Amino acid sequence: MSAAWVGLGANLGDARAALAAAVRALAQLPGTRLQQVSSLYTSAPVDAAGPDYLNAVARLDTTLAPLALLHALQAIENAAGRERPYRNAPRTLDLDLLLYAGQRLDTPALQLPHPRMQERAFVLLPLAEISPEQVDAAALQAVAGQRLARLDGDWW
Ligand code: PH2
Ligand code: MG
Ligand code: MG
Repeated sequence: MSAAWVGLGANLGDARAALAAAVRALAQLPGTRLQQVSSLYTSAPVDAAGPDYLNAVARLDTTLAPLALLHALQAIENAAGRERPYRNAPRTLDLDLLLYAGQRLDTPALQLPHPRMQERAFVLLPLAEISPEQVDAAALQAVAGQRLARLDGDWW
């Protein structure tokens, strides 16, 4: 089993329902155990236009290899009606593979760690909530100006 961290985001349609359904879909992936899910966060769009996002991070243990996991995440996105009209367009569901067992990878299909995660409060804060050892204090400081709020309560 390998530990993998997935970033979840949505800012179109019923974003909360889409993220909750995505968590349940992650738990159903073959060879995969859902280990932890962060709180839900609202966040201002970063490098993007459109409505505020809902974001969260989940930690999995999985026997799926990184690319197999990526393809499984894309299948869940597609089932949620994900369209890709242009880069960083508003989306019904975005599932990003953030970290996979300390692996580093730089291929056209997949880069690990996720190349932009260190610049994004909507990734680092939920990640720090469930896996503080994965987050650098200096990186957290660097994104402190980004608007983000944690929502209380069970959500999935
Ligand atoms: N995702 C993006 C671009 N900008 N901003 C927020 N707040 N949350 C996101 O999930 C997000 C974003 C590209 O995937
Ligand atoms: Mg993304
Ligand atoms: Mg994505």
